[in-house]
Amino acid sequence: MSKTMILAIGGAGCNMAETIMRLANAHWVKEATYLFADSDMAAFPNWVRKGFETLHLQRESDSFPTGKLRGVEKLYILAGLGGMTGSRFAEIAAKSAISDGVGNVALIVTLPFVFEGSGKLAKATEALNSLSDMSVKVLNNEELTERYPDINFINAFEYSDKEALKAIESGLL
Ligand SMILES: Nc1nc2c(ncn2[C@@H]2O[C@H](COP(=O)(O)OP(=O)(O)OP(=O)(O)O)[C@@H](O)[C@H]2O)c(=O)[nH]1
Ligand SMILES: [Mg+2]
Repeated sequence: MSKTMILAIGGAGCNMAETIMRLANAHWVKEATYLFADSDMAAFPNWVRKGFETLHLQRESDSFPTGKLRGVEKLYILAGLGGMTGSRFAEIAAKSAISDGVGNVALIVTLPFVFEGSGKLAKATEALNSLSDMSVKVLNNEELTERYPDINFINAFEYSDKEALKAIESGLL
């Protein structure tokens, strides 16, 4: 088992991780250990069918299973900020990793598109503030609309997923 782990949290995190696994160029990314954590169990059959390990997070809980990340040397936590699960558990998982002795922890998080509405952005900003003392790569989805003129409601998150792949392969840790 690889000591590099990609920990996906919430719907966005899991979709980003699936894209990363599928499109990765680097061996160490393809061969990393992937863990898909979500409070939405309806998403799990799809991930299990694709061979990913899953972890059920309790929506109202503040905890991440103790020891789950022990032995990991490099941890990348992926989440889209703006919903409930990723916004809440990105921080909880990062703290759990530190107390499990993981030496290298990087978070890759996204900020919502403007088309998603101001409520999502407010939620995301609050969540991002809670990560202020950690190593965080922030991907601002709205900036993609300036860079990619053909972006639309249907392909927008695919562009966002690919940004997460670029961020990981750029060697954050
Ligand atoms: N890159 C990417 N971002 C996404 C995707 N789906 C949603 N997002 C972004 O991530 C933010 C959070 O959405 P989700 O990940 O669905 O929310 P969640 O963390 O699962 O939280 P709840 O479902 O509310 O418990 C959204 O506001 C979007 O900006 C996706 O498939 N890929
Ligand atoms: Mg969700």
